[in-house]
Amino acid sequence: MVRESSPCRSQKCRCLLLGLTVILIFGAVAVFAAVIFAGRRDPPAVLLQWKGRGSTDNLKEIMLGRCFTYTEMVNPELRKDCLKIWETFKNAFISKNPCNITEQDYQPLMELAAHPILCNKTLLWSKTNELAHKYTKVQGNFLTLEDTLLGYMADGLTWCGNPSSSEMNYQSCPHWRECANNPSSVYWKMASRAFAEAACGVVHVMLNGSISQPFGNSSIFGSVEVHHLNPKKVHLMKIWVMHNIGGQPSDSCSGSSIKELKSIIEGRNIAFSCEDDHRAVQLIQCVGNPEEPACRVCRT
Ligand code: N1C
Repeated sequence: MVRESSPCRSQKCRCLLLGLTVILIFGAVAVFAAVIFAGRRDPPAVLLQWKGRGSTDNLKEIMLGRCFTYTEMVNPELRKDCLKIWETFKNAFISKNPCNITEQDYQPLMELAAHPILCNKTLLWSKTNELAHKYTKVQGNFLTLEDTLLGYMADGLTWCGNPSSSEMNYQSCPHWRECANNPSSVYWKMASRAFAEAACGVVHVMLNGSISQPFGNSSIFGSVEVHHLNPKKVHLMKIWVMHNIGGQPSDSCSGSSIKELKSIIEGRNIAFSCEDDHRAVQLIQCVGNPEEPACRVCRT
């Protein structure tokens, strides 16, 4: 008679079964732990808090869009790689403390985005941002920094990063009074310096005569641009001091602030002229104030 053998009666077989069970249990625990750890996210980065506005929402899309608009439509002769420009821009400040930005950080961007500017076209401005740009839009023959690629891309935007994160800080960025070496200030100073260095022939400047000091030596115009015009290329600076239509003028070409500017410019061997309320610019102001005496066709 044949005896039916029950599965695993022997000692050897039982050991094998036990071993298999232990392996199975360990395997299950390992898979479970792997799933738990893989699903776990890095703790959210601790963002430094500042007093200024945070980075502009959709900064990447806005800057890339502006770069493409500029290179395709505003200045189509220009051959630039906008994606590379964006990456280089971002690398200047991302993952860094926004109070410790250096000129070296932006140097690659400055080189990548540089392009030539025609002589006699440069218009500098200080405390006349809106009027200067209204004028250049209508007049069509002057260029401000915002008409170059660097100025066009960044105009009106805010940006900064955070040391512990590879993201933009959209919550807050340093106000310029909190620290000088913040991403925007360093950017505008470097772009302004390059713009001034590139100027040639006659340089025009629009200043604000309705504030007490039309020429401020701590403004970007007064502290950067004035000192980086090249006297070998720039032979004349023409100042226009503009006053709010109908308002009280505070200072003019004959005031001490403009005299200080004159002595700095002449000391740099550049000729200097100044005109109060240049008529073509005043006519732009008159669009919104047609009844003011200064805007009448027959002025007394
Ligand atoms: O400090 P400012 O003026 O004298 O700077 C103006 C001067 C212009 O001639 C430009 O070439 O410097 C250049 N420039 C800009 O083009 C620019 N666009 C936007 C400097 N700053 C610029 N901004 C922002 O305005 C930037 O945030 C900076 O701090 C202000 C400076 O304006 P301002 O004091 O009227």
